[in-house]
Amino acid sequence: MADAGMLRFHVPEPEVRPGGTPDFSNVTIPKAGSVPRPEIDVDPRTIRDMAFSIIRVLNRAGEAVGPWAGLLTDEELLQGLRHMMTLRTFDARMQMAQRQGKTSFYMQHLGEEAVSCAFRKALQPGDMNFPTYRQAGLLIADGYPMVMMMNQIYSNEADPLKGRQLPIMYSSKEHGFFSISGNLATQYIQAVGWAMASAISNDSRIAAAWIGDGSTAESDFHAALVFASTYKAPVVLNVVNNQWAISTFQGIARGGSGTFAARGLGFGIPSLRVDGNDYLAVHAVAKWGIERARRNLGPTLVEYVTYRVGAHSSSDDPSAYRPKAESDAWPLGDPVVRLKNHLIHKGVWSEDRHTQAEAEILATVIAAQKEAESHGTLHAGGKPSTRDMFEGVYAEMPPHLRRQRQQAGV
Ligand SMILES: Cc1ncc(C[n+]2csc(CCOP(=O)(O)OP(=O)(O)O)c2C)c(N)n1
Ligand SMILES: [Mg+2]
Repeated sequence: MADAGMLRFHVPEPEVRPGGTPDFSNVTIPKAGSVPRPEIDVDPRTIRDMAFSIIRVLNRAGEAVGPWAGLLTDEELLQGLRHMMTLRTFDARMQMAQRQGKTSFYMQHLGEEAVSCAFRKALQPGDMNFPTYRQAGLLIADGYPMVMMMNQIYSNEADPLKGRQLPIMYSSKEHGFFSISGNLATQYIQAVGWAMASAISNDSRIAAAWIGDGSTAESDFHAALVFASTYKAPVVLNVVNNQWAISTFQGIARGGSGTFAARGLGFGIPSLRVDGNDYLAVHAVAKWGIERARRNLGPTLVEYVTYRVGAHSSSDDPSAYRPKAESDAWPLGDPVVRLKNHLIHKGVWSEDRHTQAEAEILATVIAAQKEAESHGTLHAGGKPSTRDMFEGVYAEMPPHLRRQRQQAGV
């Protein structure tokens, strides 16, 4: 027995800190195509190892290989590439707009574009996402107008949410995008509740819950898993493991379970891990989970293994807590480059066409930005009316709010 009587408190530490050499040698990466694709009504007890592996389709040569490949046409893949490139350009422009003082806050998706863009294409109209702030690809890939997103970011007179939400906390019922709440992990219990309600009312729409690695430490995550597994709710439980929760590395929330996917095993939920930087793998696994939900087979937990290349938000400086070049060492590469290389390998894309598409996309984003800015930005131009602040909460405005509205003279 070691050190009887002497207790030691354990705090997990990342492998490397600023100034050190990035090291991902502890991240085991299976060969693309090597993880089997089980039937969707598989007994979860027989696929426990999938919670510790990584489903991958795109190999280093840019080929799509293995049992999870072959679900998307060239046309769909080209569209997927365009969505990811659009999200990346949108991010770059809005990050710059934040630095120019046109909005108070922005959050980027750099390196994680495949997760939300590919997932959206596996859903049906009417399905409902309960997203966090890092899934704007759900809107972009569903054709939500970028200018509406920018109006929201600028809190201007055309902001569809009338300045009531923090910038980037969009909401669109029509696009299956539940209002983002800053209170993390609430998305999980809400998604499971919505999915249960859909089943109770014999509807056919399913829900998708979203959470980051760090936020799985919240009790809401665990409570949601209890309800989802007990009632076999038609929901896909997504965990985006981008290695960081602001300055806290993923080992803190993961603890001793080995992986975030493994959290699902104790609940009897089929739990898969997927290469989050592989558009084809994300889409194929999403389809698998969504079909299970739709066929009344219950929840599926999916961990997307990815890396947050950018800062947590426009208020963060990651050089304070991780080596500057850590993202270059990330072994799963860049989702845009990987899909681009795959399409070039297939002969349906080229470096020239890619460069041309980048220019076209930039022009489209800039045009949307000009239009949004004509409706105002944080400190200039049109704003939502003060009167709007009093609307939309109560069916009938209570007397104290009516009084306040009169005092404000609106
Ligand atoms: C309940 C709750 N606790 C704390 C916070 C503050 N907070 C905002 S983002 C964040 C980190 C979340 O990290 P993760 O879940 O990994 O998501 P990521 O930002 O990496 O996408 C924290 C702690 C919050 N918004 N809500
Ligand atoms: Mg994270």
